[in-house]
Amino acid sequence: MLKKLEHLEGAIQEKIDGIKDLASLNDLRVKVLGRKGEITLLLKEIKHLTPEERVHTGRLANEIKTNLEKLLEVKKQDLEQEEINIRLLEEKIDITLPGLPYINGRKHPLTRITEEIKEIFLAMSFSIAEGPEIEWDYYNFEALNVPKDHPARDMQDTLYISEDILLRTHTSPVQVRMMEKTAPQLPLKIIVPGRVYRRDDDATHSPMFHQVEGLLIDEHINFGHLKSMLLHFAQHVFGEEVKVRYRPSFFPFTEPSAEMDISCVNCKGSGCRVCSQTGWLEILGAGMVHPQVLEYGGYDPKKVNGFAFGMGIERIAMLKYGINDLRLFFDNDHRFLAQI
Ligand code: 2NL
Repeated sequence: MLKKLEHLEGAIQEKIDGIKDLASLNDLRVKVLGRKGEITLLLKEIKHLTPEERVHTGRLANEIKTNLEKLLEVKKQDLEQEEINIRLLEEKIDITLPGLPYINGRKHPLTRITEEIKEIFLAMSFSIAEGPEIEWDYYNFEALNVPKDHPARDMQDTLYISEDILLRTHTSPVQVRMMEKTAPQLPLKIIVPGRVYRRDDDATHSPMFHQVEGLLIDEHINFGHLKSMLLHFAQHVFGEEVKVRYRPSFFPFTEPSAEMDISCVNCKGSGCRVCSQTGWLEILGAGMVHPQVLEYGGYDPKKVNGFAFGMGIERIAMLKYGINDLRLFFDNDHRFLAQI
């Protein structure tokens, strides 16, 4: 029995030494120390020995068992360390390899134009105002002197959320909100950029587009103030040599109203396809704020007056950068965005 035990210990030690991976080590551990393992079976045989032999053999068997447990544990740690070393070698990253080419982002052309327009008016001491895109019918239409039966309110144009809540069709409602907040303080000089929504959706119209509107309220404001500021704006965006002209027009919220054209950016005014041979391009609408709108805003139309204007950013960007398709703004195609 003692011989058997010593022999077994030697044999197992050799096997442990020869093992190369954790799975085999675990198999061996079960074979040796498990419930039906070699040592366990030998220990069961001890009861057949004489009492004197039993003490001696039992002590030795337990020593061997403890010893083997230690050996197995040490081997396990060695193998685990080895595995980690191999993984560290395999997963080593070569930081000297060239990286993937990084495509630089750029400002969207609409963002660039909007920022440029804001800068121009900030320099003339206007402030920037922003407001909700989901708006009350009151601020979008009512307070802007657009009556209930006006064609601009037609379901065909406006995206209604409920009977009196809608997606704003212009940024004017923000200006009404600002008048309410500010009145009767003077002057009020604000620029309102932002997204607006209309129901049309074809190659030349997007259901969401961008606008910048401006509003100036003070005492003794006249159309000359409007013309000088908008000329300065046009020359800044399209170049010193650009010419402007005004044509009478109509908006419910201004009286009188006008549309401003600039000399064609393509042919400089001689007539081409871009300007339909007229030499002129329409770029914005403007006028003197309607007394009714001033009153809705909380100002006294007998004491103050002002001018307002509005323009579509997509149109300005298309003319400035020579973009011929509105949809390019919204495709998010890097080949387009990287050019400007
Ligand atoms: C256009 C014309 C315009 C306004 C917008 C405005 C706002 C208030 C009072 C009076 Cl609060 N007017 N805005 C005035 C004239 C024209 O926009 O063609 N926009 C794309």
